[in-house]
Amino acid sequence: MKERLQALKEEAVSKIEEASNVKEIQDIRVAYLGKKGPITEILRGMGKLPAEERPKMGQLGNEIRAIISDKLDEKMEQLEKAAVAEKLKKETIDVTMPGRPVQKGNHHPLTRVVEEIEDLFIGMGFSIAEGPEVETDYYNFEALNLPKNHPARDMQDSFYITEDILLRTHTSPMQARTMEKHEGKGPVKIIVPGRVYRRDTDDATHSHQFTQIEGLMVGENVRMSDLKGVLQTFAKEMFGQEREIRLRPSFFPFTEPSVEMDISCFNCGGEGCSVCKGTGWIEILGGGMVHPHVLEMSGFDSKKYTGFAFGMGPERIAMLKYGIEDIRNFYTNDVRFLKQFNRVNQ
Ligand code: 2NL
Repeated sequence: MKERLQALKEEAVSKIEEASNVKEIQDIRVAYLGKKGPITEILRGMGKLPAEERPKMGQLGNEIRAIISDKLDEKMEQLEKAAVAEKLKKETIDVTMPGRPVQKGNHHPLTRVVEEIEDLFIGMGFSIAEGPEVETDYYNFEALNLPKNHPARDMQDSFYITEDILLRTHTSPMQARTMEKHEGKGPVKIIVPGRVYRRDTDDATHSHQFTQIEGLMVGENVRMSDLKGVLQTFAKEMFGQEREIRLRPSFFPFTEPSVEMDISCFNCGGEGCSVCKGTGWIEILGGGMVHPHVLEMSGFDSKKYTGFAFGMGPERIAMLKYGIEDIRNFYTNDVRFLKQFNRVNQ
């Protein structure tokens, strides 16, 4: 019996040593130490031994169980450690490898130009006012001296929602709303950026939806020379200090007198080139002195108060500034176009 136990021990120990994974160890434990295993079996036959040998044999059996169990524990620990080491090795991160570059986004060129213009006028003491794109006929037309039969109110030119509600065709309604809020007391000094809508067929220079920035200053003794000074500052800051401006007479229903402003060509300096179509001048915006009727309709006494207003298209400014030839580039969001306006590249 003693020899059989010793032989079983040798057999178990050598199997444990050969084991190469956790599952094998578990199987060996069940096979040798389990209730149906050979050691239990042998010890069960102890009853047939002479009484004085039984304790000795029992002790030996227990010792052999303990040895096998310790060996199993030891091997199990080794295998587990090896498995962890293997896993760590597989998952090693080479921290010296170069990282993947992060793709940096940038502001849309139109957003940039609008923000640049906003900053410029904020610097001259203007506040920003924004308002609804869906407007009433009153604020979009009536309050701006565009009476019911005016051609600009043609169904062909505006997106009407009902007979009385439409998508604003300019940002002026927000200026009228702001004047009304001031309840006849100046000064008012705002610029209004925003989206506007016209029933145009889209092409390289027209879009049914585009951006406008309008400015308005109402106060006592506000003059055409104030408008000229503000616009000159704007033109020089935007297109270079060496730019000259000129004002030409024009017509808008909401201003009287009305003007259009040109800047000397930034491409040829006024010599004449393809950018200025040989004239040396580039048209930038329109403006004028707010029509007394417009002031009165918004609650201002036109004998006490005067004002100037102007309007420009940031798309046009951006197209000139960056040499963009098709207005549709602003709205189609082709990343190859947009990426060219990444500040990092400039
Ligand atoms: C242009 C010309 C202009 C205005 C906009 C305006 C607004 C009020 C009163 C008087 Cl509330 N005028 N706005 C005046 C003259 C010209 O825009 O060429 N825009 C792209």
